Amino acid sequence: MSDQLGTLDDLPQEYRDEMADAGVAPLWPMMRNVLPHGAPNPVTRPGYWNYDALRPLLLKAGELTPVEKAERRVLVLSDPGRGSGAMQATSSIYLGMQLLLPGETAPAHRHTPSAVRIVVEGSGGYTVVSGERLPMEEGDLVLTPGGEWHDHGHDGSDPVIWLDALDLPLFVYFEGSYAIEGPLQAQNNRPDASEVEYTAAGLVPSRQSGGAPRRFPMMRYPWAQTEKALRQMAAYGDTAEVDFINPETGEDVLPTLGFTAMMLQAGQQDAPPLRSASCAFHVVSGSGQTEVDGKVITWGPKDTFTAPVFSRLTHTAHEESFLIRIHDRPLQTKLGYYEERPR
Ligand code: GTQ
Repeated sequence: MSDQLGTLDDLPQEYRDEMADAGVAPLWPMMRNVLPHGAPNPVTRPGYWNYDALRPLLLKAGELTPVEKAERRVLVLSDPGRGSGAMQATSSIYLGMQLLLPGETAPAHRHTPSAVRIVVEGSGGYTVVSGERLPMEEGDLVLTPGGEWHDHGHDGSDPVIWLDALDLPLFVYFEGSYAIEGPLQAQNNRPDASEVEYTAAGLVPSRQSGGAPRRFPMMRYPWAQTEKALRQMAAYGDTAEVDFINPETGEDVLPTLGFTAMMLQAGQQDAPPLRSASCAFHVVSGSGQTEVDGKVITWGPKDTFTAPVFSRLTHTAHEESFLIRIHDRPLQTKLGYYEERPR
């Protein structure tokens, strides 16, 4: 292993010009940029978005831009490491805060990236995915997997706001991101699968009755169930963390992104191992602070913050708190490099 690699300046200008003309470049001056020693050198910087600051901006967008002019009325959370206008919150995670006003609909489309919505505020919103109507109540996790038709609507009387998490940056990087528009979908006249086929953990429709389960059999994870599971684990002294999984396969809900809900009791500290996954945290309720590589982020209800790969995290809850962690562990595991390092 060499610490002192040659630089561009070591090379005669004439040779450098000849290389540029031939469409090639020497690796060695750039080698450490693309293969740093020991650990990645992330561009992503910890980000923090205060909901009380975002909310009025989003409501203002509701006044300024009709949904017909926006298709999706979203304010994108830009990674501070990439700067203003960045269409990503971390290397792999796109986050946006979306507003739908009473009576509005966001037209149907399907696209290559997958999305998950975490409902932040409001009641009466819904997403239709491939004909299944998924109610959106606070804290609910709602999937719109890649390739599935989806549109949004709102029957309630106050604004509905949710956080969109997409694997969009990967698809942009692959030059594989595109959408197809379509008419609003007809809605199946039945409750979503969390209220019919998957009402209890450990029970799935009988495999003897034939027919393979759908690839994404359950697309809404009601918050009430998540909170109940976390409280029960906390009450019996377990680490109160649960992963959202596909009930038929036990795998993460999406191929790329994973979602983990956690509960912290007042005063509780949590110091997880360093993880190769980048991540974002959404505060469902509660308040506290998180040190991300020495930077202190103080958070309250409905706030969102991010942490780069391999960051050293220490959470401290000021009161009982519930957070959802959005991460790319499923993709990294599939690629064979997901890693955790002791602190
Ligand atoms: O609701 O379908 O934040 O297509 C970005 C792209 C939301 C959506 C976003 C989208 C959507």
